[in-house]
Amino acid sequence: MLRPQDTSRRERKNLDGLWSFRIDTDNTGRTDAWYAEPMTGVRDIAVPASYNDLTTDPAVRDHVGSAWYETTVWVPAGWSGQRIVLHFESATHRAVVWVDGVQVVCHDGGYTPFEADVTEHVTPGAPARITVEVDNTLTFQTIPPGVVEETPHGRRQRYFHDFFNYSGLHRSVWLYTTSPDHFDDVTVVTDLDGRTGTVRFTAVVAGAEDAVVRAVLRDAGGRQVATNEGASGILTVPDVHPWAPGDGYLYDLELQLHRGEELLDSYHQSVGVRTVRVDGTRFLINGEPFYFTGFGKHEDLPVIGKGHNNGYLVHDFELMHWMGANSFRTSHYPYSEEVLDYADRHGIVIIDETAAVGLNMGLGGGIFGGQGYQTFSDDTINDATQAAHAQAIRELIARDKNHPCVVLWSIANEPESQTEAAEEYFRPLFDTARRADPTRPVGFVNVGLAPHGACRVSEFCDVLMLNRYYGWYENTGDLDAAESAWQVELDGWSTENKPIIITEYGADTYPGLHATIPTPWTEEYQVAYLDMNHRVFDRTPAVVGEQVWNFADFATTSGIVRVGGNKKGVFTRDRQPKAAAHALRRRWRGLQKPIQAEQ
Ligand code: GCB
Repeated sequence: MLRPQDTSRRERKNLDGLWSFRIDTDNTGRTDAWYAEPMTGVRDIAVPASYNDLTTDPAVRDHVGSAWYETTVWVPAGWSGQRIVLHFESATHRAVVWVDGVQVVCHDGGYTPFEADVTEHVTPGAPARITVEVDNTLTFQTIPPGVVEETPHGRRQRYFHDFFNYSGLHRSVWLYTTSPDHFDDVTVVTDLDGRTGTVRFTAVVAGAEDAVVRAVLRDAGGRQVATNEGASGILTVPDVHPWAPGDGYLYDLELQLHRGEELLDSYHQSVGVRTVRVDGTRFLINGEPFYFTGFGKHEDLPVIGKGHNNGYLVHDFELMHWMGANSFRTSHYPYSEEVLDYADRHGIVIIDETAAVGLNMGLGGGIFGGQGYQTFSDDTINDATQAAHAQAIRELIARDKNHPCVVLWSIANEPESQTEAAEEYFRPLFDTARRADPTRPVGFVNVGLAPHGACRVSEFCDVLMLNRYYGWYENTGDLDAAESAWQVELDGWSTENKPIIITEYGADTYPGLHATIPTPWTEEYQVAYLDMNHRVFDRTPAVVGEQVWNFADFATTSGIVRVGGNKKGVFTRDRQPKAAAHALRRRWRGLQKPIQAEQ
């Protein structure tokens, strides 16, 4: 699938705005065929946005099940003869779509795009009514998993991850055209040999057997640097300007589909020429050791929840730049494609994660609510879950494979990984990821319940990603004890001869709470906690990255350890810095890349 875009042969119409909306409280939308006629009993809702916090109605905020969206769009008269496609950047977590009462597509998974060819269902020059049923139910067979429990007070959704189950149409919706003969996909792989770059591409063409593909590569100034005839080929770029961390230099690959003199399709793919490789404990970008500084983030905002917002996109990247952060992880799901495009252009490095979070019933203690179930069993995480997980990996890689900013796939966050069942579950999923992308390293994020020596999944990883909370969940308030324990564990992992990225370390901090002697929840403690971690990382040559949990405070479910959400942000939810932001800034702005141990 290609991202919708405007080109000389393609046109888009953006469907964002106010849609009609109705919560399906009694689950009658399907049986009463709410898609058949214009919906009644509706209220306005914004797209893109999570619906949960837009109203003051608890029935909307805490709804479990289907919610219905509807809009009417005029299909431009000039689109006659074109192929017309309806495209959703995401719908969280499951969607069924009708056009004028005819079902055109359904999709599972809340964070990847899907689309339907609606040429046969719409008329250029006439309106079309689009109805979407968005279901936010999480079960043991969805990614992420959850379970709905029937209680005397109604259905209650439990899930095993530490962020609010925001729901709805979080990203843009498009109607767009292509010629009936068109490009369906393109894959780009780049390489560097001294000052020469290569761009290997493969285009997938639909229709047009007699058509010819022409590829034109232009530099950032629009100058043509290489061309090729054929649906695949290698473009050579002498004196290349590589994409590099902090230098988001992009070439433009234009794919043209010609039949004789006629140009049928034109698609533009931006290309950053760079390499990624793991060598012993080093993580190499363009052959240079790279040290990750930055954050685990969330798509999480006041009022609009997980709705994409370009204002916050720009602001968050400005804040990361201000701090000297060079990277982040898309914890714990694929982010909006706008975010990845922006990272490409600004040279920010991304660890790209699937929505496989909460596959661990051992975690909880009242935080994530995972007690009472066994992780892997016929009734819980099972073969059907594994199939959904494999699909989530394939869809993530299919969407993001051409982004130079993405240097590492994370196929899960903190799953159970110390059991034989976990080993069986994960082994094939690593194969799935490597088949989908043989060019990037693959890993998953390990949790403290599966320390070095106990974890049975790390052996499949190219890079070790560790989330650890010494000094917070363990050795709370005792940073001396935390420092020793952390060092012992990291020394163990270092014997694996793989790069180690600390993908989470953090301490909840209530902004404005202070103490002369650093104690948990104060701003001083967050600074002291981070300093302690950094001493450990600086003593451990295999550590090639530090990503603090979290960039900003974020919404969670209710819990006795969550005070208005998770407060481990270095920024508050409205992006005000805590003391830790300044401390990290001093470290990251002045940080020398640690010297890597000789291999
Ligand atoms: C973790 C999870 C993250 C939580 C965090 C915390 O290990 O990966 O989703 O929010 O801990 O703050 O407890």
